[in-house]
Amino acid sequence: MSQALDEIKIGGLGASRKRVEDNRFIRGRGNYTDDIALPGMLHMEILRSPLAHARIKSIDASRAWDIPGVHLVLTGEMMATRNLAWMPTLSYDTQAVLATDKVRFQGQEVACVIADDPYIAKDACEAIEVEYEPLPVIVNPEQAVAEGAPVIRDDKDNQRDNVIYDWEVGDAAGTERAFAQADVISKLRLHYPRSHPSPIECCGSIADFNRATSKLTVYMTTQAPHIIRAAVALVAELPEHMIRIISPDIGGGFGNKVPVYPGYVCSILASILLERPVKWIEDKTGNLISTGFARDIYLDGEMALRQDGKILAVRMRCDADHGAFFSDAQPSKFKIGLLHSAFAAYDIPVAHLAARGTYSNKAPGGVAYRCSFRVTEAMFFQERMMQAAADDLGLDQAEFRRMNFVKDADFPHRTPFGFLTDSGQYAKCLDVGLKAIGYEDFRREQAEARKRGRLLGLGISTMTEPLGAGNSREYDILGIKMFDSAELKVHMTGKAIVRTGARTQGQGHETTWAQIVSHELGIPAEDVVVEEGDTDTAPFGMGTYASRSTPVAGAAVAMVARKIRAKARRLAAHLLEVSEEDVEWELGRFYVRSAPDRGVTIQECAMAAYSNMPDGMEPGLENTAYYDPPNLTWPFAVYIVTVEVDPETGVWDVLKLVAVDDCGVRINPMIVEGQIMGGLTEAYAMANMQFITFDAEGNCVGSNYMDYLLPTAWETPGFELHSEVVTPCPHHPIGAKGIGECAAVGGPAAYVNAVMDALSGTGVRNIDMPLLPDRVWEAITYRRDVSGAPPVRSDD
Ligand code: MCN
Ligand code: CUN
Repeated sequence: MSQALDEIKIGGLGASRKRVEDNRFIRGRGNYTDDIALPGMLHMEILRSPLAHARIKSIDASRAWDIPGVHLVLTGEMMATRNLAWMPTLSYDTQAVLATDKVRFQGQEVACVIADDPYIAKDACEAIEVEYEPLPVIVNPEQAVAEGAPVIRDDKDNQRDNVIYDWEVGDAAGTERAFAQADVISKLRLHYPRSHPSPIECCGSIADFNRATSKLTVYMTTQAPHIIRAAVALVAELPEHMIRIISPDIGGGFGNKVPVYPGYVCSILASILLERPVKWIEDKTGNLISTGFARDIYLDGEMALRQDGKILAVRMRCDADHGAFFSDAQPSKFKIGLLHSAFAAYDIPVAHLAARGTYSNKAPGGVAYRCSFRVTEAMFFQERMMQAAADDLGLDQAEFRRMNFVKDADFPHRTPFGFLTDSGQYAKCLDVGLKAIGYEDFRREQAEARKRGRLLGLGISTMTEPLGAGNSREYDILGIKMFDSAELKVHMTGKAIVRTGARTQGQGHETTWAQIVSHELGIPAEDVVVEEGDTDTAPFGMGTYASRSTPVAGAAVAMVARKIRAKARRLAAHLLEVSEEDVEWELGRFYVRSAPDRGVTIQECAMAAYSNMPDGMEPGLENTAYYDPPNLTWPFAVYIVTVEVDPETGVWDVLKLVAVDDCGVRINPMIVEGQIMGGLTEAYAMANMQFITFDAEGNCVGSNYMDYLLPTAWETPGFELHSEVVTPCPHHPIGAKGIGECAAVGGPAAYVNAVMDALSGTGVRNIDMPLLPDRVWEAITYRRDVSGAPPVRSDD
């Protein structure tokens, strides 16, 4: 007779538990960096460059110093005397903290003022006189490599041009041979425009250096507090145990809050110099103009095809515009992130990718935007290429994909670029999606509508994303291996606290980690509190990005709970006066195998750990687990969109969107759905309206919410989500795969493919995102491709 608990009732795995963090968020009781006020706190503002490329002839800050209430003016020259004018980036480059020699992008940090309040600091910034000598500006890779282009990074000894790297992966010769066998070669060139994560909360920090204790505490908006602590220790040469990084509530990160920004560094130095807390809170334009952007990549590729639809090989080239400093946060081995995860879901024998990265006079990049290291670009190119190839062969879009999918029985599968995928049911996801969208009926309706001049289109996109870096064999950042951790303390009354090295920014870890503990130990989720983001209390971890939290930190939570259960079993045997081998486990309770009525609850075991442990047993019930995943997790999704395009205006509307996501076991189905809807919304924004571009002088167009559009509930289409396909991850302790970015990764191509499908037969092969009405109209009217992010002329 079982007395096992009902897992859903106690908020375990699979429960759509309401998010506990929302209790404080929706009541306005969150505690964000800007909510924190420390006694004696000063305020910092940053003076930014108005020009994209210019030599600095002089900086005169004397008028700023004279303003009452100003405590400190920091310039590059002063930073240089402390060896802090430049800092290392996460990609083995250097980045200016405050400009000394030149400014290299519009919005670059030139000086900082620390004053009694932010208004005085802002006024004082305006009183700083900087004399610039303008230099020619580079805003795209073509200009970067042109004959006679000015060298942007002339600060670097061996840098004679604007090329950062030439990198390749795959089998060039084998790909060449496969192309020689092809019946048809399909080609596509496209630009994935620069986009910006644009979290509602901007970046900021409060540095608090206490001379008496020698302790530096920094409250800051970071997705990876432990990495920041290591960076501060190494760059500022402060002892690591005297640095405490606290990441309070975060109002969205989306990758924007991974890199180290000059504002953080300056606030820290200012606090050390002034021995007072110094707060820096970025404004919206500062955030859009200077912090980590995403994409800005030109992709060019070919597919070798057999007439019957079999893909023989793929060749990809890309030109990536990294801005003025190569600051991407990504595994060190891979210069262009995991772009080579492209085509992982398709059974393709051989492929080759060549990538070139160049500098430009634009803000430097970050970890990207809702994307596991450039997977978004990979999947976008993949699915646009699949559409183009199917069209070239005259094959049905769905059928062409299905025939080339990796089959369920073929896992583990080695992708053409060397990744090992381990599980999935690709065709099943596609079938669910096609049925839900009413594929056959729509095709008929589309043909009918065509006759009456109406343009309907259907776009399919699939994605598989490598989520959960490491394993530590292949994934490191600046030599620090990528793994994660969890610490679980069960108190004597059976209540618990779990801490991880990850950092939630809205994803709901406070809710879901408790559910994992609940699943493993039978402790009700409401009895488990989750804490993250304080380096003095959380175990070391690499932080939250690349949807790695569930795959890595979440796995660590399960593993540490199992350690606790193992000890609790010994306590149970002691309490039940039987040998450990005679003890059985069911959710929340140990019992005697031969007498199931005799049992003890996990809570009773917890009490015993503090009050009645067997002789020789270490007291207490707490432990830590570090988890180094054997592989990435590989979620899969199919997104299908139908649209109607108005040929008169180029405006397009989504008729229906169907999403079929397989992220393995779902810890909290409601949170997973929220993640998918958020991703589909961001994907819609990228496809439809979002654009940070630059004019020929390097002026950033898109530095405010009038130019850089965020979709509201008004323009965002409705989504139909399907969760019936579940392929547990074979190596994750609870079978979960990551989900945080999937829809933002796979979504854009679905929208674009739908519009392109509506235009089929017009000879238009590509319109680059965003598919603004004027671009679509131009394509329809002139029957031509609309490509690239041309410099917008400032006199236009
Ligand atoms: N989850 C689940 N079952 C699964 C997988 C995940 O219930 N099989 C839950 C997780 O427990 C977690 C959430 O879904 O609560 C997302 O989990 P995961 O896929 O592990 O992603 P991370 O927690 O690592 O979040 C990072 C990811 C990234 S990289 C970006 S960018 C992004 C995203 O999450 N930024 C976000 N979603 C965001 N959502 C919000 N609200 N704010 C951001 O800044
Ligand atoms: Cu790439 S954006 Mo998320 O990985 O923080």
